[in-house]
Amino acid sequence: MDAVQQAESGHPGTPMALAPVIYTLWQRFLRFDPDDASWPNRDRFVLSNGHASMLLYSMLHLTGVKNPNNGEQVRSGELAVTIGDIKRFRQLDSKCPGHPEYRRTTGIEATTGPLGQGCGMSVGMAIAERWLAKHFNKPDFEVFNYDVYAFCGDGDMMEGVTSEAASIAGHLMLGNLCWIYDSNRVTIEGHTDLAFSDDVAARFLAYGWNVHRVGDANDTERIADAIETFRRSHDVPTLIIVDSHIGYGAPHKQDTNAAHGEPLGVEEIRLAKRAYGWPEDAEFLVPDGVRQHFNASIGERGRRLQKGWSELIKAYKSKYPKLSREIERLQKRELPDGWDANLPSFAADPKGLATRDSSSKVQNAIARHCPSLIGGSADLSPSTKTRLTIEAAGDFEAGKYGGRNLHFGIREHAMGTILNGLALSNIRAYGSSFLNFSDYMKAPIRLGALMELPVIYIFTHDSIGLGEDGPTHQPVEQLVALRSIPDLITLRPADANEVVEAWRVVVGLKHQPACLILTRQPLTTFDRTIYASAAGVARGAYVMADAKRGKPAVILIGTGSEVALCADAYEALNKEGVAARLVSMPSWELFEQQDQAYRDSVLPPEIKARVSVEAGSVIGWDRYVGPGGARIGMHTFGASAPIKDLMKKFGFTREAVLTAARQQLGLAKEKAA
Ligand SMILES: Cc1ncc(C[n+]2csc(CCOP(=O)(O)OP(=O)(O)O)c2C)c(N)n1
Ligand SMILES: [Mg+2]
Repeated sequence: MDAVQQAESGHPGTPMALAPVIYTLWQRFLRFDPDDASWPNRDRFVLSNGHASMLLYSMLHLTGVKNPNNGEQVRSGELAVTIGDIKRFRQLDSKCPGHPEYRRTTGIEATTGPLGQGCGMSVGMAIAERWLAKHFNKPDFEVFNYDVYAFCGDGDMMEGVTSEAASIAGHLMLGNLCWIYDSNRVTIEGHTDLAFSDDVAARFLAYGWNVHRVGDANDTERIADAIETFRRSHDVPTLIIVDSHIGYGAPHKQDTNAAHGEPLGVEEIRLAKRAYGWPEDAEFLVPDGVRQHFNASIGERGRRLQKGWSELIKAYKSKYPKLSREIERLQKRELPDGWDANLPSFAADPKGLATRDSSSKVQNAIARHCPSLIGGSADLSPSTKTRLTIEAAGDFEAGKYGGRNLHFGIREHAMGTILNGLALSNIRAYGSSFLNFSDYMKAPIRLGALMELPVIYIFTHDSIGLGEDGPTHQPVEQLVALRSIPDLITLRPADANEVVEAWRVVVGLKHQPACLILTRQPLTTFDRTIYASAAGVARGAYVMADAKRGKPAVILIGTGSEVALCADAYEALNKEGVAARLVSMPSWELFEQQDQAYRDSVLPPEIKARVSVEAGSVIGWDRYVGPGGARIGMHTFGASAPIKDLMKKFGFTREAVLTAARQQLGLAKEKAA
């Protein structure tokens, strides 16, 4: 109440109502060491109703969670959340931002706030635990056996992604997952009667979950019973529905809507404190004995379990040194030595192969050496070619949790959240679908970038080049939308060898998600004795071929499938005696990371005659061709037809590129004159 009041913004009601619930869970059950908040076998707690962030900050403070010392084993001893931090709730650079932010505050397991995302991520975390347990546990060595808890509210229950995630969690029988649903029947616009009449219990029973009901959020014994029942059952996930009353400010106000998600007001806070028998004028008060009380339960239990685990892992290390090294690497997101031992290289071939196919070969070669590279597709792996076919990769299924091929079903949004949950558990997760459907998982892609998670997205069928499926399936604006997400790397390789280099970049990332943008149609494999090495991919853009004589007069820039078109035009121009340069630009983001000198060497500022060619929205290409440059791309939706007809109709022809280049040269000449 005090923090929200001081910030003059935020949600006080739900943190108040859920205090007894989180108290019971953390104090009596959660296996969490406040001295070592990143202990690998800790229970996970996700606050999917992230607007109730003050609930979590309060717990991190009261349980005395400590900051790690720059990731070293030595604890800094410094509190992750001090009373000072709580007083700076929602202020610039505070440890207590409006919604919980992963990596900003020790003890926050996931960034939450967009409703439904936390529920989805918790499923990813539960899948991760099942896989880790299957992969690493040995007789007498239960290295991983943690549970995953999420709090959620009416909003989470209404969001579609929560349904998708619950559906797959039930199917996979994730008995290590427990959601606690704060059923207060209130959302921002008022009573849930306005928009929600699901029988949530029946819904979850139908998903195959265990469902328990606690009629009063203040009944800590009933809450404990329900959690105990969850702890005893290992078969399927558990939903605990808790009926609660949201703390509401100013009930006398006419406009009750305004009272939701707002500070209570000084007078209301005074009355609430009086009702609790609390000193009415004290602010941010933590009475003596409270911290000791938490320390004696969650603190003592966590330290004991963490210590036991450390001893277990020491013995494990001498018995299973290889696996133990793998666990260490996992924690640091490091690649095993020799991960690139089997990377293929592709011989020049005019017929070539689709980048989805070359990617499949590269991915499997990497997976052979990286056991934690696991993932799957939203029911499209035969098309996206993302199935791991190496021996023993297997399928991840209920009761068969060692498999590396996940089957998300047709649940793109949940897939995105699950990938984030896997990455939060240090698994090198990948997911795939058609590029067009990246829209369905935009929210988790964005959140993954915000959390700095190295999730790998493999998006195929990347343009009108997919052909007959038509405009419903042909991406136009998706690539530019992905490029607009901060800290996300997009890569659209031009041939099989660029795919190899793109994967090299992607698996090496530790703090950024990446999207591989791949074709359905075959692409020429360039002869690299004629064209520059594909290693240039790492720099985002590179000169693939330059003017045969003198300085280039015009630059042709292509990405992915359109590089071959540019190469054709480049050859024709040079034959005519026009000094053209060919640039392959698979990644804007990587190019922007290069220094000015490199960028100027690829795109010399004095050469203004430029043409970009990309079978996607032209938006943004002026950045590289300049205001007077030519941009060949999509201006409308695509159409259903064979690829050769589409390419002609939408202007992706050698003639069109040549015409644009000549126009550019003419303009440049005019300007010079
Ligand atoms: C995807 C998404 N849409 C909208 C919001 C804005 N929002 C924040 S809280 C809230 C109401 C949530 O109601 P409920 O989950 O019942 O939480 P309670 O108010 O009961 O704590 C909404 C709509 C959001 N955070 N995320
Ligand atoms: Mg509610």
